[in-house]
Amino acid sequence: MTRSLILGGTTEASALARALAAAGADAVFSYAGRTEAPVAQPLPTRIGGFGGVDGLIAYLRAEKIDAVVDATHPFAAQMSRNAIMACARVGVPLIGLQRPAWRAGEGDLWTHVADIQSAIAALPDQPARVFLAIGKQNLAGFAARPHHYLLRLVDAPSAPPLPDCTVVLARGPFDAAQDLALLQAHRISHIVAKNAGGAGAEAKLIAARSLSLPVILIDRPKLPARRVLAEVAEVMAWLDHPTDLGV
Ligand code: 3Y8
Ligand code: NAP
Repeated sequence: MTRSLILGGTTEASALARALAAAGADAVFSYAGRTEAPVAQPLPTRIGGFGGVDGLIAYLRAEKIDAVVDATHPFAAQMSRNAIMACARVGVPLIGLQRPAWRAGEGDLWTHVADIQSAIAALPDQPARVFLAIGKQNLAGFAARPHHYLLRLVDAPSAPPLPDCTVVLARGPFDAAQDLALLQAHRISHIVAKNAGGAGAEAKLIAARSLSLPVILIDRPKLPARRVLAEVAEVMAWLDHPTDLGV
């Protein structure tokens, strides 16, 4: 029986955990510990960093892990890079479980930018009311622009993260009707978001389309070449005979 490590923290990772638990698989679920009380998983769960590549290597050996599924968020680039390095060093097969990036459809007013700095630069000169849906990391730079920001965070911040902001506390996945009401209630004129892909975070894009609001969408960080699957069923089949078929 393959013993697998699931690097989690996304909607897809939770779906994979449910499938593995239902199959009685020998698997461990891993959270970074970014939120105070992560959603419980139906698998044995560890919380917290491994301690870089060497820490992950030590974990893979100590726990006799036969295969790793990197189901982290597309913006969790450091974890993904560490998994690629550690699995290559130990010779443990690795697969990515990742949803495709969002692509603009009819009526979408999207501006694609490469990173957070470009997103800040892409905001208008005139004061706007911006839904900054990028979480609590990387917020400081937005203080340089004279806008009102709506922030949606998982945990309450100890102090207001920006001089002119409103904080709502909520945990995804979100739905389009709720996000439409949120955008209207806060008279939002612009949205800044990560190209997370998947269903858990796309509600605000659907709502923005119906209100013809401009969206500044941050591209995913580049990762070294690795094999990625998009569906839980494909990963379950791969775990039957995990081979690192490379890219
Ligand atoms: C800790 C696990 C599930 C998983 C749900 C997905 C994404 C819905 C929408 C908006 C954008 C944002 C943020 C968001 C969503 C999913 C998924 C997603 C975006 C939890 C979770 C962990 C995290 C970490 C958290 C980050 C933050 C990012 C808020 C659990 C709830 C902005 C990213 O407070 C913090 O420190 C939050 C940090 C990393 C981005 C950031 O940089 O701040 N997610 N999110 C995981 C861990 O500890 O390892 O706590 O239960 C999971 C999810 N949040 O169960 O269905 O579709 O998978 N999370 C983004 O995607 O843009 C909010 O408001 O629309
Ligand atoms: P990151 O920058 O790629 O990772 C930074 C460090 O956090 C990693 O080097 C690792 O520490 C630890 N880490 C990250 N994910 C981990 C996991 N699943 N299990 C154990 N340790 C983990 O990660 P991030 O962007 O902060 O994201 C943290 C978690 O939140 C991820 O699991 C991700 O799936 C989830 N998430 C992130 C976003 C986002 O926008 N970034 C959105 C939704 C969910 P060590 O080096 O010590 O091992």
